[in-house]
Amino acid sequence: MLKRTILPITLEDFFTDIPANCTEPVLIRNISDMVSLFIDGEQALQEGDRELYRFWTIEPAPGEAGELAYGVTELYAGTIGSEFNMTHGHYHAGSGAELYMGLKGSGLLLLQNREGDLETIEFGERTITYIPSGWGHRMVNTGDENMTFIAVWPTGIDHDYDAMYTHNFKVRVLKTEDGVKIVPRSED
Ligand code: S6P
Ligand code: ZN
Repeated sequence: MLKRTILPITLEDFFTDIPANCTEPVLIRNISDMVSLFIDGEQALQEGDRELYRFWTIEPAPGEAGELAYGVTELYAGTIGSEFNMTHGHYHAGSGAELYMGLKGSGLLLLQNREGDLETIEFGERTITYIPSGWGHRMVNTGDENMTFIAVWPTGIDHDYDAMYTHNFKVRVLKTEDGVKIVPRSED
């Protein structure tokens, strides 16, 4: 019999059906989980901790070679100081590519490899982006609405979050009077 996690679901149902399908409890990231990644993270935290995004994972065959894991992320609209809300970001330890597909909202997908090469990709509804093995990835919500996207990656890989503190993205994405501005992190 098919496991519940591999039964087909429609895109429309995906979001509401996820709690029934997920193999891990929802993961929630607050300001306090990534305070030093934002320029004004400390100040924002003093004003009160809050949720920045949540994500679910579905892994039909955990740990089995050649299988896929997938999940959906809901990244809220808004800013921390002048910086647009974003995911923590991570590298996949060892090797492992990933596919991102936009369902709702708009933003920028930052990709950077360990050599420091950076790619900034406009990402929105129906955008499909392949993230090659070895490239760290972070989504930034630059729109006015919450952003949701699907991610698909190989089973059995580890997510390296610590690398964001040693090989962080070279840029920040700011909300300014002139619109979205991408600035070098080194100018902080
Ligand atoms: C997993 C994939 C996504 C992220 C999610 C949250 O490989 O890239 O499901 O886990 O978007 O971002 P982060 O950086 O907190 O894992
Ligand atoms: Zn990933």
